[in-house]
Amino acid sequence: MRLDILTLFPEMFIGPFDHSIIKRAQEKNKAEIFIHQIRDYSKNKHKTVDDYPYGGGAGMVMQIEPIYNCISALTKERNYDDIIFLTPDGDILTQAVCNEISLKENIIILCGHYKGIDERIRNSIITREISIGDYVLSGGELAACVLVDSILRILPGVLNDETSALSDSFQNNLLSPPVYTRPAEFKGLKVPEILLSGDDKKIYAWKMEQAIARTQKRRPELLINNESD
Ligand code: 6GU
Repeated sequence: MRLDILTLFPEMFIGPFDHSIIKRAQEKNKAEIFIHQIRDYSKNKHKTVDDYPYGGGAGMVMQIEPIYNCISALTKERNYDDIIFLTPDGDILTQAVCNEISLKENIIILCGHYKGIDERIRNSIITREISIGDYVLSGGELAACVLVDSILRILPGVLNDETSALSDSFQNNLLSPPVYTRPAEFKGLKVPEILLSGDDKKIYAWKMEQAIARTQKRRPELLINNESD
């Protein structure tokens, strides 16, 4: 999978993309990530990328031209399955959306800033708009890190234990059951007996029961959505 990210703040990706799962996905050649500085595609001598909004109002708006130039340079080289704009008014990111995007070959991710981007970009270039939740971030960069992590970790061969992503919370609309490790007892706090029993069938049933109980208590709407599937 190839990911091209357009941003005014390329440095924001240095930490997140150079560690843990995102690093491993790249090292294993499961993903290639390219970061593009939108400012480099501005044709005027001050390299401006934003301007005042037509009709007035607070804040600056990102201009169409540098973004168009950057995306054109990319689409000339290869086809893209999706050109995603990260914005708080996009479709909410869910595990189902992550799964779907993880199957794509090439995608572009555009990070916005300032008050927004010229609507003509959204209408004529963008194929999909995504939000990571109902709160406002200063820009799309942190959301892009969330999106990229959630996609790359489910690519086959990225996680060591292949079943590990499949048993994630949300993959079956259930929250994960509690987990424990050694010691079996710490200051009187004990690990549930059944996990020490060695009876795989009973342990599986217990985990399922715990997952359902936790989902019922914390996110009952997930169970209701399950029934309508
Ligand atoms: Cl994708 N962008 C911004 N700026 N804020 C957000 C968001 C995205 N998702 C939730 N809040």
